[in-house]
Amino acid sequence: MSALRLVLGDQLSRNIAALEGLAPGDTVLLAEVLGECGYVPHHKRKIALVLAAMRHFAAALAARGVAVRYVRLDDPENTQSLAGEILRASSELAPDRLIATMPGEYRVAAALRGVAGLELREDTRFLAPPGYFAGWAAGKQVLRMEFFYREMRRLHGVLMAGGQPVGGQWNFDAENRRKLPADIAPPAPRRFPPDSITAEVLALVAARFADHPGSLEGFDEPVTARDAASGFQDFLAHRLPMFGDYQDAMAAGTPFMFHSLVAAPLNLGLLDPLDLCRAAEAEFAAGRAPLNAVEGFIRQILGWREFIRGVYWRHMPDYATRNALAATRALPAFYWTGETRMRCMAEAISQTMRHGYAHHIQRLMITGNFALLAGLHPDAVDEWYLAVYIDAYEWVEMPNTRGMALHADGGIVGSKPYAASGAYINRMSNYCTGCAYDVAESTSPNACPFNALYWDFIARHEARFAANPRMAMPVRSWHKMAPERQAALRARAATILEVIDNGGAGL
Ligand code: FAD
Ligand code: DLZ
Ligand code: SF4
Repeated sequence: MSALRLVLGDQLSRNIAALEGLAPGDTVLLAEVLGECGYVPHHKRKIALVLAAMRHFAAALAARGVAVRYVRLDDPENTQSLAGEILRASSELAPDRLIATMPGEYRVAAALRGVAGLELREDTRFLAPPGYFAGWAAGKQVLRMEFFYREMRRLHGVLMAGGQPVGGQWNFDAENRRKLPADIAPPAPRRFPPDSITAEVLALVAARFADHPGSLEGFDEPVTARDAASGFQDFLAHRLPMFGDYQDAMAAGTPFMFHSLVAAPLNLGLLDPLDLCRAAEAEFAAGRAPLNAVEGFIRQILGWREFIRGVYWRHMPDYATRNALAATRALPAFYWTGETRMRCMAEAISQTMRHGYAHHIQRLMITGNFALLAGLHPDAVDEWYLAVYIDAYEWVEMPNTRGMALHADGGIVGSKPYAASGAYINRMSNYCTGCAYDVAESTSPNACPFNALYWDFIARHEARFAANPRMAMPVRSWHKMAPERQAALRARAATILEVIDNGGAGL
């Protein structure tokens, strides 16, 4: 009995289900295909990361004596689709069995389900066991991450003492909101210069994907499990202790702050989520990191990441069509260039084009908030987030974008929209100092665009928000405003929206 075992580009884990029971005579298939490199205009750095990690994973398997069929992007026989490559390998090798692990994305799962005789195994690399989320969600009117997270803490016994949360409290969110003082400089993360395998991939991507967004300059991502683990150790030692305090802070020229940068290697399969949580927990136990940092980090992995994945699979394919706020605008061109006078947007977008990275609050409260307030179409916004971040795969990108940032899912991920004016951005960052716009102004020609857009957003959706207790306050504040003030705000917003409708140049 021989088996052909498919490993996808984001399934690069030694314990991946498709490799369970691997026997002599079996072949492991990895395929670089244009279908996956081009279904959205992925950032060059993201394509390079995935292909370099695939090549290193294949080389490690081969070094263990495993028969690997590795299809390169420029192989003239390459059919350029995953299903096509399974069929081609299968007709050449005539295996007795075809085995794969359930893909992370609905789109790829649908394609693989169409391959006759392919056994699709559950992906066991997540902390919620198969079926767990569906069981937890069944019968609930609303799903809230906080309650799911508590169940996950109990299930895995993470940060628990005698059945109670360590520190007597489940969530230290309120202690994650400090602004970065001018005299604290976050340490530069450990980086990983390309070896010869990665250098070859970089040349390939530069030549084949020249028209894709983003830069390959200074590519230094970890592309093996060993380097990913070393990058994480560097986070534990140097950034985790401050991660809690400054989790929501933003500062110009400081793209990584105290964040872990684990999303890209974790989503590729190079790191294990429970190992990360246990390692962070051990830092608290050893007195090397405070509870607000450790709980904050664990909440993201054990709570948010698992909750988001559960929402995706529970609500797809319908989720991808949701547009609860009927948003219709096209994405202004500055999302791809960073060329805007709004300093917060310029910072978040230009670091994204440079590194394929922005941290959560930049994604949610800068680019996401702007898209929400301006009424950009969720399809366009989804495509952007999926394309530009090196950690982006639809299962995690879409509920974050359509749900958390745009509220287009009508409230499945979050009970209220994360809408904010410039005051929030000014409180959490130093962007407004040195911006061409004045954050204290709302209606003048150089007033911060977020201010008028915020009130216009509340006014446009007041009927819907009046019924939401968590939005009642801004709706009441809008109604308390003098009619002249309301009119001036709406006129300023109309001017900004017209510029956006014309592509955004000059904003
Ligand atoms: P840290 O801040 O150090 O957090 C630790 C880890 O927790 C992350 O690596 C990630 O694995 C997990 N995590 C944190 N927040 C979330 C979340 N909301 N959902 C899922 N996991 C989370 N994350 C992705 O992995 N891929 C995406 O495509 C993606 N798209 C996003 C789009 C939008 C609009 C928003 C608001 C968030 C998105 N996120 C996405 C979540 C989050 O912003 C990133 O995981 C995080 O910024 C990655 O940086 P980090 O590894 O330094 O994270
Ligand atoms: C993201 C990506 C890219 C850019 N290229 C490939 C590839 O050439 N071959 C492959 O197997 N996987 C690739 N991937 C990852 C897939 O898109 C990913 O497996 C699906 O999005 C499912 O999560
Ligand atoms: Fe952004 Fe407004 Fe501050 Fe400028 S003033 S950085 S546009 S929030």
